[in-house]
Amino acid sequence: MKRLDVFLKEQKKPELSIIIGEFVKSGKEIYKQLQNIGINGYYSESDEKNASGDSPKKIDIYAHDLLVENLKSTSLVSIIGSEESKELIKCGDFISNKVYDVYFDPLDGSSNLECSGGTGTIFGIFPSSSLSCGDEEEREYKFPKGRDIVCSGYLYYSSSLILTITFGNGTFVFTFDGEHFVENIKSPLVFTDKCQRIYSVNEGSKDKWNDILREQIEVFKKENYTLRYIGSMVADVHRTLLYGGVFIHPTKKLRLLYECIPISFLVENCEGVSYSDATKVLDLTPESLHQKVPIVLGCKRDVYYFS
Ligand code: P6P
Repeated sequence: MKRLDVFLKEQKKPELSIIIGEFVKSGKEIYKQLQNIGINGYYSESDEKNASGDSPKKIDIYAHDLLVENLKSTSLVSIIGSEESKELIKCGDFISNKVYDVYFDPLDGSSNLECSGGTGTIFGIFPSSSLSCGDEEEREYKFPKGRDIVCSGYLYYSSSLILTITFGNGTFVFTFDGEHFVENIKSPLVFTDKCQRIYSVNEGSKDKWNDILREQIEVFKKENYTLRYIGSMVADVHRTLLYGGVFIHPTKKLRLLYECIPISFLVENCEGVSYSDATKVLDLTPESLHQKVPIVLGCKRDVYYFS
Protein backbone atom coordinates (compact mmCIF):
# COMPACT_ATOMS: atom_id res chain seq x y z
CA MET A 1 0.00 0.00 0.00
CA LYS A 2 1.35 3.39 -1.06
CA ARG A 3 2.29 5.73 1.77
CA LEU A 4 1.29 9.40 1.74
CA ASP A 5 4.93 10.56 1.77
CA VAL A 6 5.60 8.60 -1.45
CA PHE A 7 2.41 9.99 -3.04
CA LEU A 8 3.39 13.56 -2.11
CA LYS A 9 6.90 13.15 -3.61
CA GLU A 10 5.24 11.93 -6.85
CA GLN A 11 3.28 15.19 -7.09
CA LYS A 12 6.57 17.14 -7.48
CA LYS A 13 5.06 20.14 -5.60
CA PRO A 14 7.42 20.50 -2.61
CA GLU A 15 5.88 23.67 -1.14
CA LEU A 16 2.33 22.23 -1.30
CA SER A 17 3.61 18.98 0.24
CA ILE A 18 5.04 20.94 3.19
CA ILE A 19 1.64 22.58 3.72
CA ILE A 20 -0.14 19.20 3.49
CA GLY A 21 2.35 17.90 6.06
CA GLU A 22 1.17 20.58 8.49
CA PHE A 23 -2.49 19.63 7.93
CA VAL A 24 -1.59 15.99 8.60
CA LYS A 25 0.42 16.90 11.73
CA SER A 26 -2.47 19.06 12.99
CA GLY A 27 -5.04 16.38 12.09
CA LYS A 28 -3.27 13.77 14.20
CA GLU A 29 -3.29 16.12 17.21
CA ILE A 30 -6.95 17.05 16.69
CA TYR A 31 -7.88 13.35 16.38
CA LYS A 32 -6.04 12.62 19.65
CA GLN A 33 -8.03 15.36 21.43
CA LEU A 34 -11.29 14.08 19.93
CA GLN A 35 -10.56 10.61 21.27
CA ASN A 36 -10.32 12.08 24.78
CA ILE A 37 -12.99 14.71 24.32
CA GLY A 38 -15.18 13.43 27.15
CA ILE A 39 -12.26 14.00 29.51
CA ASN A 40 -10.57 17.16 28.27
CA GLY A 41 -13.75 19.26 28.47
CA TYR A 42 -13.44 20.37 24.88
CA TYR A 43 -17.15 19.76 24.29
CA SER A 44 -18.04 22.90 26.13
CA GLU A 45 -18.71 26.07 24.23
CA SER A 46 -16.04 28.75 24.23
CA ASP A 47 -17.18 32.22 25.29
CA GLU A 48 -16.46 33.51 21.76
CA LYS A 49 -18.80 34.07 18.82
CA ASN A 50 -17.59 33.34 15.29
CA ALA A 51 -18.38 35.37 12.18
CA SER A 52 -21.50 33.29 11.58
CA GLY A 53 -22.72 34.15 15.07
CA ASP A 54 -22.25 30.55 16.25
CA SER A 55 -20.69 29.76 19.62
CA PRO A 56 -17.79 27.49 18.72
CA LYS A 57 -16.79 24.70 21.07
CA LYS A 58 -13.40 24.80 22.77
CA ILE A 59 -12.25 22.06 20.38
CA ASP A 60 -13.16 24.27 17.38
CA ILE A 61 -10.91 27.03 18.75
CA TYR A 62 -8.19 24.51 19.62
CA ALA A 63 -8.22 23.15 16.05
CA HIS A 64 -8.22 26.65 14.55
CA ASP A 65 -5.31 27.89 16.70
CA LEU A 66 -3.25 24.74 16.03
CA LEU A 67 -3.76 24.96 12.26
CA VAL A 68 -2.90 28.68 12.12
CA GLU A 69 0.28 28.13 14.16
CA ASN A 70 1.41 25.16 12.07
CA LEU A 71 0.62 26.79 8.71
CA LYS A 72 2.42 30.00 9.70
CA SER A 73 5.49 27.92 10.66
CA THR A 74 5.94 26.91 7.00
CA SER A 75 6.55 30.53 5.89
CA LEU A 76 4.78 29.43 2.69
CA VAL A 77 1.31 30.76 3.51
CA SER A 78 0.40 34.36 2.80
CA ILE A 79 -3.28 34.52 3.77
CA ILE A 80 -5.32 32.22 6.03
CA GLY A 81 -9.12 32.22 6.12
CA SER A 82 -10.95 30.10 8.70
CA GLU A 83 -14.54 29.59 9.77
CA GLU A 84 -13.36 30.59 13.23
CA SER A 85 -11.73 33.87 12.13
CA LYS A 86 -13.91 36.92 11.50
CA GLU A 87 -11.24 38.42 9.20
CA LEU A 88 -8.48 37.09 6.97
CA ILE A 89 -5.23 36.29 8.82
CA LYS A 90 -2.22 37.87 7.09
CA CYS A 91 1.03 35.96 7.50
CA GLY A 92 4.40 37.20 6.21
CA ASP A 93 8.20 36.52 6.02
CA PHE A 94 8.12 34.04 3.18
CA ILE A 95 11.03 31.67 2.51
CA SER A 96 10.10 31.16 -1.14
CA ASN A 97 8.41 33.15 -3.85
CA LYS A 98 5.95 30.29 -4.09
CA VAL A 99 3.35 31.11 -1.48
CA TYR A 100 -0.25 30.10 -1.05
CA ASP A 101 -3.52 31.31 0.44
CA VAL A 102 -5.17 28.63 2.58
CA TYR A 103 -8.82 28.43 3.65
CA PHE A 104 -10.22 25.88 6.06
CA ASP A 105 -13.04 24.85 8.34
CA PRO A 106 -11.03 23.62 11.32
CA LEU A 107 -13.67 21.26 12.66
CA ASP A 108 -16.79 20.85 10.58
CA GLY A 109 -19.72 19.05 12.17
CA SER A 110 -18.66 19.62 15.78
CA SER A 111 -22.33 19.74 16.80
CA ASN A 112 -22.19 15.93 16.34
CA LEU A 113 -19.37 15.47 18.85
CA GLU A 114 -21.50 14.70 21.92
CA CYS A 115 -22.83 11.58 20.15
CA SER A 116 -19.37 10.74 18.77
CA GLY A 117 -20.46 11.51 15.21
CA GLY A 118 -17.84 11.97 12.51
CA THR A 119 -16.28 15.42 12.06
CA GLY A 120 -13.63 16.82 9.78
CA THR A 121 -11.16 19.51 8.80
CA ILE A 122 -11.86 20.79 5.28
CA PHE A 123 -9.14 22.75 3.43
CA GLY A 124 -8.55 24.47 0.10
CA ILE A 125 -5.20 25.85 -1.15
CA PHE A 126 -4.83 28.59 -3.81
CA PRO A 127 -1.80 30.35 -5.33
CA SER A 128 -1.43 33.51 -3.26
CA SER A 129 -2.86 36.60 -4.89
CA SER A 130 -1.45 38.83 -2.17
CA LEU A 131 1.99 39.22 -3.77
CA SER A 132 0.69 40.00 -7.21
CA CYS A 133 -1.49 42.89 -6.17
CA GLY A 134 1.01 45.23 -4.54
CA ASP A 135 1.15 46.22 -0.93
CA GLU A 136 -1.31 44.39 1.26
CA GLU A 137 -2.42 47.55 3.04
CA GLU A 138 -3.26 49.44 -0.16
CA ARG A 139 -5.66 47.05 -1.81
CA GLU A 140 -8.96 45.34 -1.32
CA TYR A 141 -8.21 41.59 -1.05
CA LYS A 142 -9.58 39.69 -4.02
CA PHE A 143 -10.97 36.26 -3.18
CA PRO A 144 -9.76 33.56 -5.60
CA LYS A 145 -11.99 32.06 -8.27
CA GLY A 146 -13.04 28.49 -7.44
CA ARG A 147 -11.12 27.17 -10.46
CA ASP A 148 -7.88 28.76 -9.13
CA ILE A 149 -7.72 26.06 -6.44
CA VAL A 150 -4.61 23.85 -6.71
CA CYS A 151 -5.13 21.40 -3.83
CA SER A 152 -7.97 20.49 -1.51
CA GLY A 153 -8.96 17.79 0.90
CA TYR A 154 -10.36 16.88 4.25
CA LEU A 155 -9.22 15.06 7.34
CA TYR A 156 -12.10 12.86 8.51
CA TYR A 157 -12.21 12.01 12.23
CA SER A 158 -14.36 8.90 12.60
CA SER A 159 -13.75 5.23 13.34
CA SER A 160 -10.40 5.92 11.70
CA LEU A 161 -8.40 8.99 10.73
CA ILE A 162 -8.73 9.55 6.98
CA LEU A 163 -7.12 12.04 4.56
CA THR A 164 -8.89 12.53 1.23
CA ILE A 165 -6.93 14.78 -1.13
CA THR A 166 -6.62 15.99 -4.71
CA PHE A 167 -4.01 18.05 -6.58
CA GLY A 168 -6.30 18.15 -9.62
CA ASN A 169 -5.18 14.78 -11.03
CA GLY A 170 -7.59 12.45 -9.22
CA THR A 171 -8.95 12.09 -5.69
CA PHE A 172 -7.02 9.82 -3.33
CA VAL A 173 -7.83 8.40 0.12
CA PHE A 174 -5.28 7.62 2.86
CA THR A 175 -5.95 5.99 6.24
CA PHE A 176 -3.75 6.53 9.31
CA ASP A 177 -2.50 3.12 10.56
CA GLY A 178 -1.00 4.49 13.78
CA GLU A 179 2.32 5.28 12.12
CA HIS A 180 1.73 6.30 8.49
CA PHE A 181 -1.10 7.43 6.21
CA VAL A 182 -1.50 4.59 3.72
CA GLU A 183 -3.62 4.27 0.57
CA ASN A 184 -5.72 1.28 1.62
CA ILE A 185 -8.86 2.21 -0.37
CA LYS A 186 -8.70 1.79 -4.15
CA SER A 187 -7.84 5.26 -5.47
CA PRO A 188 -8.25 7.39 -7.45
CA LEU A 189 -11.95 7.35 -6.61
CA VAL A 190 -14.23 7.43 -9.68
CA PHE A 191 -18.03 7.72 -9.79
CA THR A 192 -19.68 5.28 -12.22
CA ASP A 193 -23.33 4.96 -13.22
CA LYS A 194 -23.30 1.69 -11.25
CA CYS A 195 -22.59 3.52 -8.00
CA GLN A 196 -25.04 3.02 -5.14
CA ARG A 197 -28.43 4.74 -5.33
CA ILE A 198 -28.24 6.92 -2.20
CA TYR A 199 -29.64 10.40 -1.68
CA SER A 200 -28.47 12.50 1.25
CA VAL A 201 -30.55 15.51 2.33
CA ASN A 202 -32.16 16.73 5.55
CA GLU A 203 -35.80 15.80 4.91
CA GLY A 204 -36.73 17.85 7.95
CA SER A 205 -36.17 21.01 5.94
CA LYS A 206 -38.43 20.03 3.01
CA ASP A 207 -40.62 23.12 3.50
CA LYS A 208 -37.59 25.14 2.35
CA TRP A 209 -37.06 23.08 -0.83
CA ASN A 210 -37.76 24.46 -4.32
CA ASP A 211 -39.95 22.55 -6.77
CA ILE A 212 -36.99 21.09 -8.71
CA LEU A 213 -35.62 19.49 -5.55
CA ARG A 214 -39.05 18.34 -4.34
CA GLU A 215 -39.71 16.60 -7.68
CA GLN A 216 -36.24 15.05 -7.81
CA ILE A 217 -36.53 13.58 -4.30
CA GLU A 218 -39.84 12.01 -5.35
CA VAL A 219 -38.05 10.44 -8.34
CA PHE A 220 -35.35 9.04 -6.03
CA LYS A 221 -38.06 7.55 -3.76
CA LYS A 222 -39.91 5.98 -6.71
CA GLU A 223 -36.61 4.44 -7.85
CA ASN A 224 -36.06 2.96 -4.37
CA TYR A 225 -33.02 5.07 -3.50
CA THR A 226 -31.78 4.78 0.08
CA LEU A 227 -31.75 7.91 2.27
CA ARG A 228 -28.58 8.40 4.30
CA TYR A 229 -27.97 11.68 6.21
CA ILE A 230 -25.46 12.11 9.06
CA GLY A 231 -25.62 15.91 9.33
CA SER A 232 -21.85 16.32 9.18
CA MET A 233 -20.66 17.45 5.74
CA VAL A 234 -17.36 15.54 5.76
CA ALA A 235 -19.11 12.33 6.86
CA ASP A 236 -21.89 12.63 4.25
CA VAL A 237 -19.45 13.61 1.49
CA HIS A 238 -16.98 10.82 2.35
CA ARG A 239 -19.76 8.24 2.06
CA THR A 240 -20.92 9.82 -1.22
CA LEU A 241 -17.39 9.73 -2.72
CA LEU A 242 -16.90 6.07 -1.73
CA TYR A 243 -20.40 4.62 -2.26
CA GLY A 244 -21.93 7.04 -4.80
CA GLY A 245 -25.23 8.92 -4.98
CA VAL A 246 -25.92 12.57 -4.27
CA PHE A 247 -25.49 14.95 -1.31
CA ILE A 248 -27.73 18.01 -1.15
CA HIS A 249 -27.77 20.99 1.20
CA PRO A 250 -30.42 23.24 -0.39
CA THR A 251 -30.32 26.19 2.01
CA LYS A 252 -27.58 28.83 2.36
CA LYS A 253 -25.76 27.20 5.26
CA LEU A 254 -22.52 25.71 3.90
CA ARG A 255 -19.68 28.13 3.22
CA LEU A 256 -18.55 28.58 -0.35
CA LEU A 257 -14.86 29.35 0.14
CA TYR A 258 -13.72 26.82 2.74
CA GLU A 259 -16.33 24.06 2.46
CA CYS A 260 -18.08 23.94 -0.94
CA ILE A 261 -15.18 24.86 -3.25
CA PRO A 262 -12.63 22.43 -1.67
CA ILE A 263 -15.20 19.60 -1.57
CA SER A 264 -16.29 20.33 -5.17
CA PHE A 265 -12.65 20.08 -6.35
CA LEU A 266 -12.54 16.57 -4.81
CA VAL A 267 -15.89 15.66 -6.43
CA GLU A 268 -14.91 16.86 -9.93
CA ASN A 269 -11.67 14.85 -9.59
CA CYS A 270 -13.84 11.76 -9.10
CA GLU A 271 -15.60 12.53 -12.43
CA GLY A 272 -18.56 13.83 -10.43
CA VAL A 273 -20.35 17.18 -10.53
CA SER A 274 -21.09 19.87 -7.95
CA TYR A 275 -23.58 22.68 -8.46
CA SER A 276 -24.86 25.66 -6.50
CA ASP A 277 -28.25 26.37 -8.05
CA ALA A 278 -27.56 25.88 -11.78
CA THR A 279 -23.88 26.99 -11.66
CA LYS A 280 -20.93 24.70 -11.08
CA VAL A 281 -19.47 25.54 -7.65
CA LEU A 282 -15.93 25.81 -9.04
CA ASP A 283 -17.11 28.47 -11.51
CA LEU A 284 -18.06 30.73 -8.59
CA THR A 285 -15.90 33.49 -7.04
CA PRO A 286 -16.61 34.16 -3.35
CA GLU A 287 -17.66 37.72 -2.53
CA SER A 288 -16.84 37.36 1.17
CA LEU A 289 -14.95 35.03 3.50
CA HIS A 290 -18.05 33.44 5.04
CA GLN A 291 -20.44 33.53 2.04
CA LYS A 292 -22.95 30.66 2.21
CA VAL A 293 -24.44 28.81 -0.77
CA PRO A 294 -26.74 25.86 -1.49
CA ILE A 295 -25.00 22.79 -2.97
CA VAL A 296 -25.84 19.58 -4.84
CA LEU A 297 -22.93 17.20 -5.47
CA GLY A 298 -22.29 13.63 -6.48
CA CYS A 299 -22.36 11.32 -9.47
CA LYS A 300 -23.63 12.72 -12.79
CA ARG A 301 -26.47 10.17 -12.81
CA ASP A 302 -28.02 11.75 -9.71
CA VAL A 303 -27.21 15.47 -9.79
CA TYR A 304 -30.41 16.79 -11.31
CA TYR A 305 -28.91 19.95 -12.80
CA PHE A 306 -26.77 17.66 -14.84
CA SER A 307 -29.35 15.18 -15.96
P1 P6P B 1 -28.53 20.77 8.70
C1 P6P B 1 -22.80 20.87 10.49
O1 P6P B 1 -23.42 21.76 11.40
C2 P6P B 1 -22.92 21.50 9.10
O2 P6P B 1 -22.26 22.72 9.05
C3 P6P B 1 -22.37 20.54 8.04
O3 P6P B 1 -21.31 19.77 8.50
C4 P6P B 1 -23.57 19.70 7.71
O4 P6P B 1 -23.53 19.14 6.39
C5 P6P B 1 -24.72 20.70 7.83
O5 P6P B 1 -24.29 21.69 8.77
C6 P6P B 1 -26.00 20.07 8.35
O6 P6P B 1 -27.01 21.07 8.24
O7 P6P B 1 -29.29 21.95 8.13
O8 P6P B 1 -28.95 19.46 8.07
O9 P6P B 1 -28.51 20.72 10.19
